[in-house]
Amino acid sequence: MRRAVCPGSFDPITNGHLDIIARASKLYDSVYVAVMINNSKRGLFSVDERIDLIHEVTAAFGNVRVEAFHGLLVDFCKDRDIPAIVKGLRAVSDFDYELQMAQMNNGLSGVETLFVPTNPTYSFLSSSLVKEVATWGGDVSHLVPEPVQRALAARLAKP
Ligand code: COD
Repeated sequence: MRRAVCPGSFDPITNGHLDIIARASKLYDSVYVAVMINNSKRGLFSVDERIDLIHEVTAAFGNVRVEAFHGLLVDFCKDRDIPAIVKGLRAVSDFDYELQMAQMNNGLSGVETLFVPTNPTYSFLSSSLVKEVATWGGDVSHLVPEPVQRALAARLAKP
């Protein structure tokens, strides 16, 4: 069985993430979405909330499972016998750091990283920008799936 992982913070998942996961799910038999637990950075959504949202928006793909992880991504891959990491590349600015991580991960364990060029519609899109726009009342309906839009509205609603 061909397995791959799409790792990230996903705070929250955007249409850019979802596009990469959808494309990976067509290329591999089983795709893990690995949500990083970062104890030093408080997110807008808890890891469990992010996982629930990802479950909801990837359910139709049929071959995607979602898990939290802590520590090195290569250990997550080793424990599950995953030989490939799939990452989206938005712009040249992503490339330097992504290349370093890909080479480090390959050197640590032999896992390969495959880069998928972002859909141009989403090349400017990041979770941080979505949160910033939503915080100030901007329209993010074209940037995130509907359940995420609802979750953002509920989380950012003024008391
Ligand atoms: N279009 C296409 N792809 C996108 C878009 C978009 N608009 N936005 C994001 N992506 C893709 C990118 O591939 C990105 O890498 C991935 O989604 C995740 O994005 P984020 O922002 O949710 O997550 P990051 O960048 O915070 O995640 C970083 C990781 C968790 C992948 C990384 O820090 C990691 O692997 N950490 C584990 C610790 C480890 O192993 N460290 C050693 C690394 S060498």
